[in-house]
Amino acid sequence: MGLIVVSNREPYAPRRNEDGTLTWVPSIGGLTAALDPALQQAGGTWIAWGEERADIRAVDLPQEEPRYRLERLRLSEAEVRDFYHGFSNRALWPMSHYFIERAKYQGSGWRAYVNVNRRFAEAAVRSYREGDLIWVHDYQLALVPRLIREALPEARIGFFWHIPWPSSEVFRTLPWDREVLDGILGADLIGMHTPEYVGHFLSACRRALNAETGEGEVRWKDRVSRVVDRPIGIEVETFEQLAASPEVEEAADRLRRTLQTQILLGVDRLDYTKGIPERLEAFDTFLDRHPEARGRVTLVQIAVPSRERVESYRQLRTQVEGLVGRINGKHTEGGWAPIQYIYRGVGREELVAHYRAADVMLVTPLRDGLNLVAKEFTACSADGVLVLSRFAGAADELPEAVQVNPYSPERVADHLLGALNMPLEEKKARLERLRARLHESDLHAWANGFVRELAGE
Ligand code: GDG
Repeated sequence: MGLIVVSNREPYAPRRNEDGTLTWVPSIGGLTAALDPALQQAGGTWIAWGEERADIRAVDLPQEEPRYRLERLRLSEAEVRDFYHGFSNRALWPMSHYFIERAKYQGSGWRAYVNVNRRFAEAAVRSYREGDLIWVHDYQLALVPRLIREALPEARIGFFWHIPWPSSEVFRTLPWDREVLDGILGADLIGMHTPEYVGHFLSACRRALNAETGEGEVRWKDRVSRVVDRPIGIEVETFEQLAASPEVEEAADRLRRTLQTQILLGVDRLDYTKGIPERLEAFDTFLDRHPEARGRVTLVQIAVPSRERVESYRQLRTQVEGLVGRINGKHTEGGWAPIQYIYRGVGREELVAHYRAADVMLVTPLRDGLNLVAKEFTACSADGVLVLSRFAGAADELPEAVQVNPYSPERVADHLLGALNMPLEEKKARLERLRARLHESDLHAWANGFVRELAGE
C-alpha cells in the first residue's frame, strides 16, 4: 500500500548548479517537513505544480536516495493567473479569512479552478494502484477529492484544509459554495485545525447542501465523510536542538548586542491576514504612552514577500512600508530606531536565532488557520513571552500565551507592557507548559496519525 499526496506546492524545487546540473532542494514550510518523511516511509507519489523548470515532468526524491516519485504538472500562464492568483488567492483565501470585501468572485477564475483541479485529479488517478491511500491538501484543490471519487469509487481519500473554515454566513457569499462542498465531500476523512472550523463546515453542509450531519460526520450522496479537528504540529525536537546549538546562540547574542534593547519580534508572510499594520500601530501607541520605553525596546519585523502579483499584496507592502517610515520618523532618537524592518525571507538558522533573541514574540493575525510561527517560537525560546491573537487557530492549543484581540491596537499596547515586564519565573513557567503541549502532538505524529485514520487503523 502506497501513499499519494496531492498539493499545489511541490516539496522540493530544482536549483541549477554552476556546472549545469540540478539539485532538488526542500521547499520551506510545514507541509514538506511533515509529509516528506511520511511519503519516504510509505513510498508512493507526490503530485504538485512544477513551478520552475516545468519541462521536468517527474523526478525521484530525495535525490540521494529516492523513496518516492514527484509528478510535476505544468500550468500555463493563464492557469497560474486564473486558478492560482485568481480563484485560489483572490476568492477562496480572502473569503475563508473573513475578508469578503477583498474577494473577487469571477467566472473565469472558477472555470480555471475546475480545469486545474481536474488535471490534478487525473494525475492522481493515473498513479493510483489498488489499496493506495490518497491525501489531498488545501484550498487550491477542494474539488480534487470528488473528481478522484468519480473515477475510483473504492479509493480511500483524505483531505486537509489548512486555512480557517469561516462561518457559514460568510461561506455562503461564495457563488460556488455547493460545488466546493461537494468537491470536498468526495473524501472519506476531512481534517481541519480546530473544532470551530469543523462546526462551521458541518453547518455549511447543512445550509448549502441540505446534507444530513452528525457528530463529526456528513452524509452526502450515499456516503459518509468524517470531519475531524487535527491541528498540525511542528518538528519540536529539530527546533529545540537548533535553538540550543552554538551557532544559533552566537547569532542570537550578536543580535542582542547590536540592538542593545529588549526585542519584540514579528515573523510573517506579508499577507493582509497577518495583522501587520495593526501590530505596528499597537507599537506606535505603546511608544506614545510610554516615552520611557524609547531607546529600550525594538520591534524586529521580518516580512516575507508573498503573492506579489496580486494587487492587494502590493498595496499592503506600500502601506506597511509607509507605517514603518512614519513610526520610525516619529520616535527615532539618539541612534535608536524603534522598528527594524526586513523585507525578505531569512535562513532557518537566522530565523531561529531571532526566536531565541526575542523577549516578546508578536503573533497577531486578524485571522489564521493555525500559525506555525507561534509554535516554533515556543519550541525555541528560553525565556520569551508569546503574545498571540485569539483569531489564530493555534490559540486553542496555547492557552498560556498572552492572548490578545488584534483589532484593538490600544489593548495590544497594554498587553505589550505586561509582556515586557513579566517576571522571569512566570515566563519560564508559561513556556514550560506550552512546550509540554507541543510535544504531545508533533508534526510527524500529525501526519502519521492522519494517514492511519485514513487507512481505518
Ligand atoms: C498556512 C496557514 C497554517 C516564515 N518566514 C520565514 C520562514 N517562515 C516559515 C515559518 C513557518 C512558515 O514559514 C509559515 O507558516 P504559518 O503557519 O505561520 O503561515 P502560512 O504560510 O500562512 O501557512 C497557516 C499553515 O498553513 C499550516 O497548516 O498554520 O494558518 O495560513 O514554518 O517558519 N522560514 C524561513 N525563513 C523565513 O524568513 N526559513
